[in-house]
Amino acid sequence: MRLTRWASLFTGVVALGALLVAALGAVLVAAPSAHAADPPLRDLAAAKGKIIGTAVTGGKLTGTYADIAGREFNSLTPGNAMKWESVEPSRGTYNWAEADRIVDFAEAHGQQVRGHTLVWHSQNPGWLTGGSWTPAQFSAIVQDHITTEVGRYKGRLAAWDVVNEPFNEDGTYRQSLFYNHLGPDYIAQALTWARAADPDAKLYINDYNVEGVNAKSTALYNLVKSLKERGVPIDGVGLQAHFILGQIPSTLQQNIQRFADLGVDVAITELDIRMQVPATDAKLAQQAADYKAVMNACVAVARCTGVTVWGFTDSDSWIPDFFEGYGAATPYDENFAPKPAYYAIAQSLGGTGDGGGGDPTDGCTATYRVVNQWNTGFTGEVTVSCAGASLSSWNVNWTYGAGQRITQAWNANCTQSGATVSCSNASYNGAVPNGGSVTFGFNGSWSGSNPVPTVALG
Ligand code: 9MR
Repeated sequence: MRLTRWASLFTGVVALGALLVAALGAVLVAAPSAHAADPPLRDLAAAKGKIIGTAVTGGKLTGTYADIAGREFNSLTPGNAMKWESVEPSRGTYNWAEADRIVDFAEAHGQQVRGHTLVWHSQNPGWLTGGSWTPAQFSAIVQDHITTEVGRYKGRLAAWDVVNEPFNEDGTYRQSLFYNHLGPDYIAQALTWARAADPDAKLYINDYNVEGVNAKSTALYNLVKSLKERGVPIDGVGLQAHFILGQIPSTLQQNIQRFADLGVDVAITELDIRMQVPATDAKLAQQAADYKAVMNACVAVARCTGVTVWGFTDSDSWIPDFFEGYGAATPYDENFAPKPAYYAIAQSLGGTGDGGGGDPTDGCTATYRVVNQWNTGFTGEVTVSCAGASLSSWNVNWTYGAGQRITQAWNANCTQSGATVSCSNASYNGAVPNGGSVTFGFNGSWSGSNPVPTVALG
């Protein structure tokens, strides 16, 4: 008896649920251009057989930073943790804590690790640079360093930047302490010692300003050619790719191809694209186009293994410290919000790049951010950016999940019905040019929480 009553009640609830689902389904079908968001970058990259990596700081691998690093990237490079001064600050005293943490994190997240770096003129311990060594002593110290460090991570690292930045801009050898003690063959020796310590790691020479065809990259090309002819173990070249906004070398793909044709892999190892701050919508749109150009060049060449960004967030980037007035160089802003560059990377890897809304074919995206918020109010803005496409009019829709209400908007006509907001361009800003963007703003009210909604561009 009791059971029957419950059963009939349950049937009623199910019927009501079915009605609701049918009604909701109708609404969803009618909703304008509702596209599924792309999967994480690492899934897109894996489908193309490419690496999408990031440099990381071990001490930051918690919270949102760790979530994004683990979710979006399939390779990690320690930004500083494996450098000589980090691992052996005084002779014979090793500190592997940060490097271990990064390698452990990578393994827990199914990620590769790129070791960085063994032989470099910078970030060496004082005991090494300040010592007075015979060539034989120095050679033994370098061999011991490489054997110890590569050996520690034997079998766990996919690749090593064995030698970093060996050339001057004119293609001559940099007069580093390694060159000065051992002569130019320090490069071949370092590669040979690294191979002996971990036969499975891919061994690279890594440098900057070698992305396009120029004197420096030609010197690298000639070195790799001669190393291969001599039978010295060399598997790839790393093109660091620390670029300036709007200045991606036009010969990037051609240069990648010539190294590939030589029989080595090519990795973009330290990509960032700096701009003068503050960032504007136009600069961020240009940056997106620049990221896309770099990604596309790598995707186009089979032996380009992939791209690593030198920090994925502007809050973890070397640029502001080294280039006064510059910043905003990475795909996520300082608050971990993806920038247009993030969506451009997704598009180059075969995604729609629309982040959950918009037409997958139009190359334009809408990004929502909270600019400021106080007790019960907030100011938000949405930027519509185009890279590889343009718009003559636009409409942006989103649905609030926490009861927020728009009270006032500018540079767009916005209406709110229930939780759903719909904003279309004003008479004067419907045009979004290729590589350009338009921003509109609004004030609203909130209580409890003010989560960022997913926006759809129509
Ligand atoms: O990102 C690194 C930064 O935290 C250090 O302060 C800096 C010191 O030179 O090195 C940065 O990384 C460099 C990398 O190891 C080699 N290529 C150039 C990078 C930027 O300087």
